[in-house]
Formats: sequence, C-alpha cells, structure tokens
Amino acid sequence: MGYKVAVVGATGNVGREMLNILAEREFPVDEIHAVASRRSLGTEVSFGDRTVKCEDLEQFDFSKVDFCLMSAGSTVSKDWSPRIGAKGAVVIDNSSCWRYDQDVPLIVPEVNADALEAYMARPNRRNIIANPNCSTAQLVVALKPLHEAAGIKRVVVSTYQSVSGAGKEAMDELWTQTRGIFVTDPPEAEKFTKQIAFNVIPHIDVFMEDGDTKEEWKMIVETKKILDPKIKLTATCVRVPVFVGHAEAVNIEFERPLDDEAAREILREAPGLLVVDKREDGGYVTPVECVGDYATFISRIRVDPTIENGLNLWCVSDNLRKGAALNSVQIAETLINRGLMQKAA
Ligand code: 11C
Repeated sequence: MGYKVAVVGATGNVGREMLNILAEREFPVDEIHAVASRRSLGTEVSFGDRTVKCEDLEQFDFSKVDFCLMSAGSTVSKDWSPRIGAKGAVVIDNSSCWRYDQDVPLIVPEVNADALEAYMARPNRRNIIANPNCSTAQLVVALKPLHEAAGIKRVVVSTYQSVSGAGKEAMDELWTQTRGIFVTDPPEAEKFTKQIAFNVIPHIDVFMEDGDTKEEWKMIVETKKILDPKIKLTATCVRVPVFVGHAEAVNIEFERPLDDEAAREILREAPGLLVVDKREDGGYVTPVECVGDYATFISRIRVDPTIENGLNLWCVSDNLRKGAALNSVQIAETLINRGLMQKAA
C-alpha cells in the first residue's frame, strides 16, 4: 500500500520535476494527481512512462490525498496550503510564503530532519512544511558537516544562478535573446530587468530597504532557520545566462581550525554531497554537468589565508532538483521512513 499524492502547479518547471522525481525514485504512490489552474485543465504531464491529465485546483478534493507537493507560487500557497492542510494532507510547499513562519518547519533533510519529528507530534499543526529557496538548499547541505566539525562563524557567498529559477518564461527569454542577437534583432528584456544573454545581472527578486535583494535576504534568514541562528552570512546573488544549475562561490570563517584536507574528507563522507576537486584543468563541476543529478557538487576546496580559519569552496547543484523538487520529495520520504505519516482514509 502506497500513498495518494497531489502535485499542485504540475505544469511549471518545478512541478514537472516533482513528477519526474517521484517516478524516478519509485516513491510509493498509489494515486498520483497533477493539479493546476483551470487554464491547464486536461494538459498532459509525464509521470514516469505514463501521462497524467491536469485536474482543476478549484474542484480538486484534497481530503483524498496524503501528500500535496505545492509549487504554485506564494499567492496560491497562502490561500490554499492551510485549506489543504486542514483536510489532513501534508502540504510540502516550495514557495516562500510559509518559510519564515515560526510555526512552520523549513526543512532540508540532510540538515534538520529532526525538526519534522517535533512538528508532526504537535496536535494543532497546520500540516504545512516549507521547502527552502534553491540557493539556500544546496548551501546548507555543504555547510552542515563543516559547521559540525569546526563551527561556522561567518559565510560570504556569491551566487551564479540559472534562469530556470525564474521560471519557464525566463528560460524562453534567454533562448530568444541569444538567438536574436545572432539571427535577428535582439528582443527587449521583459522577464529580466536587463539583457540576460551574454550578460550577468546582480539582481534577483525585489530590493529590500538596506540594499540587499530579497534573494540575498532569503539566504541569510533561511540559513539561520535551518542550520544555526548564530551563523553570520552575507550574499550577492547574480543571474547568469545558464539554463539550469546554480553555482556558488563560498567563503567560510570557522571558530576552530579546519584545513582543506580535513574539509575535503568531511565533505566526502557527508550525505547529499559529491566532491570533485582535482586541482587540474576541468577537475571541478560546472552547472551543465549537474543537470538531472541529485547531488550537490563541491569543488575548489582551499584554505583562505587572508583570515584565521578560512576556507573557500565552489558549490553547484541542479536548482530544480535539490533546490526544489528533489528536496520536497525527500521531505515526504523522510516523513514515511520515520513513521510520521498517517494515510488518508
Ligand atoms: C531564483 N532562487 O533562482 C530563485 C527561485 O523563493 O523559491 C526560487 C525562489 C524561491 O530565481
């Protein structure tokens, strides 16, 4: 006997990956439902070697599912997640809507799966579990084992984020601009604020009062919530003309000494990570190589001699997978494996 699962936002970049990953990992599915807004009613999406027709969010009976994997954006989630949770389904939400709510756990299973146990034991829970921002998810998987080993004081991170993080239209804009520059006139920037083809843009999400962008703010606040509120973090988030895969250059200052050799061994043993760090031409991972993979890849591990107990590394992952769909499925798997799920009637 398996579980009844609904994927809401099933036609989006992340929704489609959720369906792919549920099938790939042979998640114990008894029933799968692809749910989307009315305009996608009847649209077919893939689930393994089957196709599934989208059902209308407004008409769907969520009392018949155990899990609802949500990737429909904050506005939809704000309205629907509490209603779905109240019907007994566990909602795993990929939007930023609930992440900062102190009554909602924000989970990366390799880092803070134990928070699920406490949450699921609460009688008055809303049945909503939040999935972090993609740039935070891969970062905290890398930081966690290093924090355990030497205590992280401060992190300085610069991101190189692919356009798929901004949705399908953003991917189309990179494609049409790139082609347009060579073949016809380049089209105007629409989804992005400046030309993204052959360019980089130091701006993701809206500006905050202090000059950080919301993407940068999310990395700070989410790292504290998932890993340790004492960690100081500063970020510069940059959009680059890559379709899928976020990369991050990470500088870490530790409480205690940790050299590059020790860090490399710790990272090799840690869950969710793959170290590729050969210190030779091509001996590191780039975004195009991580597409479709589950791992967060770590390369370029080296001591930063300009500060006491400093380390640099390069971290790359598929933002639609570990940064979104895979992490959501892993949360569902963790709930099952720890015996925390009750099945719908
Ligand atoms: C991007 N990180 O690359 C964003 C996408 O809060 O879930 C995910 C936004 C979020 O544009």
